[in-house]
Parts: sequence; C-alpha cells; structure tokens
Amino acid sequence: MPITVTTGEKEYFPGIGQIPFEGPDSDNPLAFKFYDADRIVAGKTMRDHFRFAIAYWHTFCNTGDDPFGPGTQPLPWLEGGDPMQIARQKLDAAFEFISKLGVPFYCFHDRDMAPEGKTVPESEKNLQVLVELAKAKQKASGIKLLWGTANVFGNPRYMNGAATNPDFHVLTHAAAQVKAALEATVALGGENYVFWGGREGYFTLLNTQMKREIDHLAMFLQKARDYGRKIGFKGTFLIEPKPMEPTKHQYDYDVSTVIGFLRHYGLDRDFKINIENNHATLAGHTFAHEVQTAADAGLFGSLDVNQGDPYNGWDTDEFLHNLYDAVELMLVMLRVGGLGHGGMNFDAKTRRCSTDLDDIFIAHISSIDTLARALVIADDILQKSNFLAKRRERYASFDSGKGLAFEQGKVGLDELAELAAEWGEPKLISAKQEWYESLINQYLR
Ligand code: XUL
Ligand code: CO
Repeated sequence: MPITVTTGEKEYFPGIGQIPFEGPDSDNPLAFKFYDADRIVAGKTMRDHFRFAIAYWHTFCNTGDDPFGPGTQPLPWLEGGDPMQIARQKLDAAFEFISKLGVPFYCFHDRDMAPEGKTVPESEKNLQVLVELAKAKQKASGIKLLWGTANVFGNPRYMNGAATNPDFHVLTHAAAQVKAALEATVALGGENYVFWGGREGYFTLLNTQMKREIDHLAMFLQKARDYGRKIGFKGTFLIEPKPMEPTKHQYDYDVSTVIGFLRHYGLDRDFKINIENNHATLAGHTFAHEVQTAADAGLFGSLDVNQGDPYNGWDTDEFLHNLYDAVELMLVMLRVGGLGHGGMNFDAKTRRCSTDLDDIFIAHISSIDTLARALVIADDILQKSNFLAKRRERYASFDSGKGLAFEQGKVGLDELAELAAEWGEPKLISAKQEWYESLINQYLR
C-alpha cells in the first residue's frame, strides 16, 4: 500500500519530499538508486520482500552521545516544552520521516514514544495518550507497527536485570511495563512483540544463581504470552539474541541458545527469533548463519538490520552498507521463504559526526539500496548460475543407495563400518569455497 506523507504542525524536514526512485544513474543523494518498491523480483514486490521498518529509538531519539561526550546531532523535535510536548513533537517528526521515506513499518520501545512518569499509573497514562495519537498518524499515513517492546534496561532499577533480577520487586516493575507495552502494541495493530534481554544476564557467577534466573525469565515470558493472548494479541512474540553488552554474559546468547531455551520451556509455539546482524557478529557468527539456524528450526521471526565494525566487533549499530554480506543474507532469505510476518527494522544510528538532518535520510536510503541491490544479485545467482545445482551435487551420495538408507535410519554403525572397509579410502572432493565466493563477485553488477 502506498504511504501518504504526513506532517504535524511543524515540518521538521523542509525541502525534502517523498523519496523517489531514480535508478542507478541518479546522483541525487535523496533518491533510491535500487529500491523500486513496486518492482517484482522472485515473484514479489521489493516492498513485500523487505517490509522495512524504522527504529524509533535510534532515528528519533539518538543525538550521538557516547561515553566520551554529549550528543552532537541537534534534533529539533527534542527541543522545548515539557516531556509530553516533546513526545508529541517526536511523533510528528517520526511519521513525517517514515512517510517521506515511504517505508511501511516502524518499531518502538514504550519509553521512546512516551516519557516515564513518577508512578506506574502515570507512565501507563503517558503511553496511552501517545498511542492514541500514533493510531491517528498510522491511519493518515498508512504506516503500520511491525513490533512494540518495553525498555526494561534503561532505568537504574534494572541494573541487575528485569525478569532475571534477584529482587522480585524489580521484576514486578518490568511486568507492569511489559503489560502496558503489550496493550499499546495491540491497540496499534502491531504484528509482533519483541523481547530483547537488555540486562538479562550476569557479570560474575560468584553472586549469581543462573538456573533460577533463567527459570524466572521463562516464567515471565509465559505470563507475558498468556496476558498478550488474553487481550487479543494474535501476532508473534520474538526474542532478540545478543551475546554480551550490557552484561558480560547475556542469557539469550545467540540463535542456537534461544532455540534451546524456547524448546526447553515449551515456548516455541508462540515465540520466534528476531535476529540482528551486529549481535550475530558479536557472537562470532554471520547474519546469514543466524538466519539459516533459526529458519532450519522453524523459528525465524524478523530482522534487525545493521552492521558492526569488522575490526573491533563492538555493537556499533552502523547502517548496513556491505553489499557482499547483504548478498549472502539475501541468498539465505530467498531460500528460506522470506520474512513472513517479520520485517527488516533498521536498528542502526548515524555516526556521531554525521550532524546534518538529511544524513538520517541518506543513511536509511543507503541501507535500503544495499539490500535492494543484494536481492536482485541473489536472485540472479539462484536463477542464472549453477549455484543450487552445485550445492545439491555435494550431497548426492545421500540421494540414493546406502546414503539414502542411512538418512532414513536404516543403516547401523556396524554396517557403516563394513562399508568403510569394503569401499576403502574415499577420494578427496573439493568444497569449492573460492568458486562460490567468485560467483558472488561475478554477479555484483
Ligand atoms: C540493543 C537492541 C535493542 C532491541 C530492542 O542492542 O538491539 O534496541 O532491538 O530492544
Ligand atoms: Co535490535
């Protein structure tokens, strides 16, 4: 569905209209070169392949502050007025930006959208006020909510965790926030609800009953699921893995860990996985590896798109612009059947030294174009090269005879040993890694 540009009382990005598609020869920084939303690739429009979403917390709240200094990026909607007035301005800026970019979805934490009050009921009220305003903005623009979530890591009370906090009193506050954020997500028609385990982890085992904390996390998620279903949430709950930061050891370490956790606690029917590139690389995996792992388990949910710095590995949340990695991602995405009800959320921020307002547009356009170009390249590789045939050929010995019988569980260890003796030494078969790599280079055009 096309998006209608929606501005508030004040226009925060004057001089910028809806971002057009101008094709690869354009030198207009405020135009798409590769993302043509209506273009059909592999049987679907680019719009539907990507279901792009804007992250409220980075794009409208981040001013570039770091541990060494304050923000450098003046965001006019964060200036003047009381916290509720600023929240309304931020909402105006958000829907203006998202509608001008022409992207179909957004994602938010409770505290990005509405300020925390002095009491639990006051915080809930603040969020409800903003949710009503956001509902009207969604209707006017056609923009939808990909997912909502609660920030249960920022407030100092969560310093030892939220659902895994050793103090039950703290857990109740996390519950109050998740309850209100679930209600907000349902009110806004959100398709998913995310749990990123902010401070669910530990710094030292010396003071930590790990099993008890993880049991609490599972119980908390079960109760959140039950409440969500009770109030009519039909979407998918998503866990977002991350191996470390802010704690030394996060419980939702990576996709494999989360698969084990969900299955162990019987949560795998309601929960799937939201995978973030920079979290994958922080865990020593590629984005593509994590996506394949989740999809193979039937638990792929959604994506947080960004990239880390390849040289230091930190969670730098940069805008994804590495085309080669994007092609590897899209090769997997196309083969696992796409996003379903998930999306691609830009959990990324402009660098501290990018201080112009249009840098925010340029950053998103750059990532969107990288992924659009990668989609076309990946589809070309799948359609025009013998990539798939070569992969199949590698496993041909399991397609018939004893190999197939083994897959079917019909060959025991003793018979396998007899076959080894009878067949003698196998000949070395090249894995052809460099050929696969060169294929990607050949199709980068
Ligand atoms: C933090 C992170 C979060 C989640 C939502 O690293 O990725 O922003 O995506 O809480
Ligand atoms: Co994220």
